[in-house]
Amino acid sequence: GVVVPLALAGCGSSGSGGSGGGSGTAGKSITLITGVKSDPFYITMTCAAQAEAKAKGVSFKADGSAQWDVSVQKPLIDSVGAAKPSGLMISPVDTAALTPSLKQIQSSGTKVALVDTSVTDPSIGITRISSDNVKGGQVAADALAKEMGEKGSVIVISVKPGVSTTDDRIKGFTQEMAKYPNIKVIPTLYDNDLPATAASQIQSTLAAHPDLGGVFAGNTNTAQGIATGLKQANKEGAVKVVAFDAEPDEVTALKANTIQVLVAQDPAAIGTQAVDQLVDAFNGKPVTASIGTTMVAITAQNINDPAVAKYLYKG
Ligand code: T6T
Repeated sequence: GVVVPLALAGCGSSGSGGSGGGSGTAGKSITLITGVKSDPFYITMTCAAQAEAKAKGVSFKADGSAQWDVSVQKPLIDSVGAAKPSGLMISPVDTAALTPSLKQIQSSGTKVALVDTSVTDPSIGITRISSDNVKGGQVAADALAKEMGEKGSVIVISVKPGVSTTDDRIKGFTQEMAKYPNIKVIPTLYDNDLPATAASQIQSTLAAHPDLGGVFAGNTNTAQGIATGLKQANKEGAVKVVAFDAEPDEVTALKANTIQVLVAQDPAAIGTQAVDQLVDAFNGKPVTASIGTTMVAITAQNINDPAVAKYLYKG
């Protein structure tokens, strides 16, 4: 794994370490490993974490998988195990497969903060910071039901089974949709975080279910693929789409009415708070085991509200 200088992640300024650190931060270092390096959600998180680390006088590095895949992320995590930074911020791409590597890192003295995604084993991490993804799935279901006039068939397209965030979103969505007797939920499809796969899945779903009225896109790449697939099928606006996240292409699709609702997260807050928690841990201060960050439902009506602006991801 090549460690990407942060200027390349589009944060504006690079550099590690700052002048504002607390007494215990001298010589401390944090490494962040995200799910997918090029994903605007993680770029936004990375830039915020970098700025916060600089403000706290901690050196900071970031890297991320080239794709959503355990075999791609594991070597990156294991290289952190060898480097032994003071802190690791990690978005594991699987709830179980990376636990042994993380256990080892933790037992060598590195403080671990789980950011966005998490693992099932409760012994991993001094803190876990994410959106309430079950709640986000419920919000998505209610918004989609409303868009569909509370009738028709819906499908969820998502990343992979075994991802904490998207599994929770599907759980919340499915539970909430059970409240709408005239909506039928078609079994979930998984696109491995590949937009082209999502595009062909939405087209084959349309062919098999001509009454398809709505789609819940579990994350950014899925939403992009669905938008493309619906355009190709001439179903934009006819099939309603509620998608997680708010990266630039999704915002464009919202403005074009290809997507009707975005459930936006606050990845910058996740990044900032993880750095703060790790620095508190370095200084022997108490930490918070579980922190929930906020979300907002964005529509064409509120997209230009100043309060919504902070939820739009960096490209
Ligand atoms: O939805 C986010 C993130 O919360 C999820 O864990 C993975 O996908 C994203 O990064 C968006 O692509």
